[in-house]
Amino acid sequence: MDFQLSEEHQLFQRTVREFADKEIAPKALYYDKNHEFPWENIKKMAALGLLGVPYSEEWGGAGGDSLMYAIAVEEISRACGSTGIILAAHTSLGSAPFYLFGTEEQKRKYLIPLARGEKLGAFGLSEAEAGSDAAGTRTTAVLDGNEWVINGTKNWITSGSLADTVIITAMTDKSKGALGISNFIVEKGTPGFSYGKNEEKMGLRASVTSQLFFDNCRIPKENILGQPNDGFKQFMQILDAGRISIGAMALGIAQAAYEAAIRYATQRHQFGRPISDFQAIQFKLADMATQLEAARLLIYRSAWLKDKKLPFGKEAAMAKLFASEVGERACHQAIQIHGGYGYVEEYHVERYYRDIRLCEIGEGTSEIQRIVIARHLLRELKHQ
Ligand code: COS
Repeated sequence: MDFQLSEEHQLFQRTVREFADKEIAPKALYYDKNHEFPWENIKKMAALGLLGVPYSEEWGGAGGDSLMYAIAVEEISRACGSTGIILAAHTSLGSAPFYLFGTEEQKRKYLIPLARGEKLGAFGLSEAEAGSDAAGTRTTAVLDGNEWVINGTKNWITSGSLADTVIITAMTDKSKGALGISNFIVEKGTPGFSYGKNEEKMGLRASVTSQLFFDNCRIPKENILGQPNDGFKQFMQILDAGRISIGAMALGIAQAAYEAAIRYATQRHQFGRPISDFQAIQFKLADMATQLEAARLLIYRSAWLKDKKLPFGKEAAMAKLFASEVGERACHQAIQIHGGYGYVEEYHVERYYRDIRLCEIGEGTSEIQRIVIARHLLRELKHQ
């Protein structure tokens, strides 16, 4: 057993952290306040290969692994949560489906520019009646000659109105329920594909979250991912892996909150002493550091399992569940340590608190993670 990152991973971590501190963090408040999509960050990350970390060089990626990708999301999110979710959604949701299930031709056409960061990707699963119930999709796709005709509405799609390609789920055989869903590639600008308003969110305000409308939207027959009706199992695998990155995002945001809190605690004086002298504050810092370290181990372990091609679905769900819940608590406590200053934007911790809240909801709520974990546990018991 070796709990140390390899030299290569340590170097990668240092490089991304320095980049994020210098290039991403200074404008995080500005982007959040102005609800402005951080295109500049995307361009800079693309130049470093950060938009395709886990994909091989053959497909435009940086040739890294899942652990490096988790580190990248953690470090970028430590600087700016909005940029962190854009990175995670682009990589795990917008690009991974091509990597895992795309044909050579689809990979060449779509994955290469996505992994190089020349194009932005998105994934559309959620609808009015589909979210936690991933099989509840009402969007339909019907084959008409050489084209699929898509009708329906998707909700809560990260980067939805900006993405060059969106992979969406649609029902192709209603009689089969979950096993009658397929995944389709829709390009920006396709007639019949339009967007609703961008949501005004509590946090992650520099990221764009939109509704997508498909009104007799016709796409070529070959724009299906894999075989018809394979969609549900495909996106269950996509979500399994995506959860590692949402855990990493929560960890990065919470780490920033913890670092702000410990710094502030040594600077702020009350009763003639820095407040870090008081046990009430020390206990909070100790809990934050302990819980974040445990979250980091869960996240890195699930990424390591994935890289070793071992089962990782249960561990990824545990990592996301734990990191998002203890991370939210750490952000809460960071505000408490800052007192009134924690409640105003210049001290950043109120932004961390707003941003991290999404991590308990997106890519499966905490309740869904518990269902996924419990199903694994009970299945394991049955096979003992
Ligand atoms: N990987 C591969 N296959 C999987 C899988 C996984 N992780 N999970 C389920 N499957 C397969 C099952 O094996 C089953 O196939 P068979 O009948 O051939 O065995 C099929 O998919 C249907 O599975 P199941 O019956 O478990 O489906 P449910 O509708 O009961 O799934 C949960 C329920 C809650 C697990 C599912 O709906 C889910 O994960 N929901 C959360 C989705 C989510 O995260 N939404 C947020 C989206 S933000 S992008």
